[in-house]
Amino acid sequence: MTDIHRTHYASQLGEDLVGKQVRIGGWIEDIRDIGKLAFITVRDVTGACQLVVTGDNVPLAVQTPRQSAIVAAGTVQKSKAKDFPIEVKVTEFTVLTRAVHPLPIDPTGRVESSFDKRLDARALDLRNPRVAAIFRLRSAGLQVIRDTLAKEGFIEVNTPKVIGSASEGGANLFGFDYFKRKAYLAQSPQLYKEQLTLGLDRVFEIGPYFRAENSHTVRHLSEFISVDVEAAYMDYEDVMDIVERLVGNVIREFREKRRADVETAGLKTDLSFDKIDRLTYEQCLEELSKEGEKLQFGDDLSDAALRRLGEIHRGFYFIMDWPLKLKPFYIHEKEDNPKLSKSFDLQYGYLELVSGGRRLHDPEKLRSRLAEQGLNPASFSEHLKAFDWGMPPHSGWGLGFDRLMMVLTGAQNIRDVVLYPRDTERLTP
Ligand code: AMO
Repeated sequence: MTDIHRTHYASQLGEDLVGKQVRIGGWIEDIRDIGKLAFITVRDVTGACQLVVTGDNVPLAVQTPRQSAIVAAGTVQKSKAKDFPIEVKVTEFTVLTRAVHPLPIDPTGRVESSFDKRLDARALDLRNPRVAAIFRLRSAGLQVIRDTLAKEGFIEVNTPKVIGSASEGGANLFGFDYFKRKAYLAQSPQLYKEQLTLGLDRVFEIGPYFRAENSHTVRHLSEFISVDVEAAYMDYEDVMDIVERLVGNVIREFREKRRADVETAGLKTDLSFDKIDRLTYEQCLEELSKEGEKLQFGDDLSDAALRRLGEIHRGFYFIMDWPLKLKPFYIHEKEDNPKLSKSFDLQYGYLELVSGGRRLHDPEKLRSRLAEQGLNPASFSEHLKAFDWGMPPHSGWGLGFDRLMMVLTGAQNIRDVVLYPRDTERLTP
């Protein structure tokens, strides 16, 4: 029986192991056949190493297709190769699974493949160290977010993704049959996370949400990952502070502790900020007006307007105090000016990363706001009943995690930072 275990990863082979026996497991990246012996480059998730194969193992090794999975055992020795100070002189070479050629893409990246072909062969694409590094950074980002929110007293929750009625308004819902009834995929955990502040005070959820948006852009997916936060006894500026700390912590983690992945992924790491500027919607209108972009109070900021603003404010900035009528029914008005709302978006240039605000906690106000926005309070009865049980004032936000990763990795397309993107065209793999 073949021993499938490894004793070391490629990156762990160092001078301290010279003379020692090791077992390496990985995939064949390169083969140099020089007759009586062969040099095989084996890569694993940590890096590459060189195997020196001699004797009876040579014919097998040189005929093994690249990308096949192997294990090899042998003795560590110093190497004369310019890329590898250390190599393994092989005594056992076992092919575990042969790769069937032609492969759909070359994961070494030497032969360039179209992005679509890479997505079609995503599992193989991840053997490219640059691509794998992006997804390790993604995982590190999620870890920092979880740690930060836990330290701030939030508990992680999981709310249903199959729901009976819209949470954000009806237009972009995916509906399907559910045991002879109509059900929908959740657009956001908005209503649940608000209800949960009643008993759990501070909650967060990291999960997939679904929008049937017929958008063909580099920043929209029909399934995306959102980090959602909701906190009792906090106003909107308090939860803006949390966004700021959170983004700062992720950036610090990348800069200080994830240098190797940042370098492998080829990222620029100049994303620093001390404090994120907080502009009001009305300040944005003034700035845009100076640029010749005339907007009336109450107009939404179009893509073109946001691109203009993004040229003035490169990097992160908040836009707060939006007109109430532009915001969903659950957003609280500003007490001193009820035409405005206690709401904010976090932008990176033109790109919206977060939106959030203070919520209405008074059930009567919530009912009348629903009606004002043309929504039927009766279809929100399941939600509204919780507001009659002593709902605390609360605020929160939703952060598009894929978009944040786009910004932090400098990716031009959200699909670069999502393993298996879902959009209007793509439903596989
Ligand atoms: P909103 O609809 O603005 O707010 O969504 C929050 C954030 O999610 C990201 N996002 C998307 N990312 C990729 N593809 C999409 N199709 C997509 N749609 C949204 C964006 C966006 O800023 N309930 C509120 C949040 C709250 O108030 O707590 C909400 O869902 O980065």
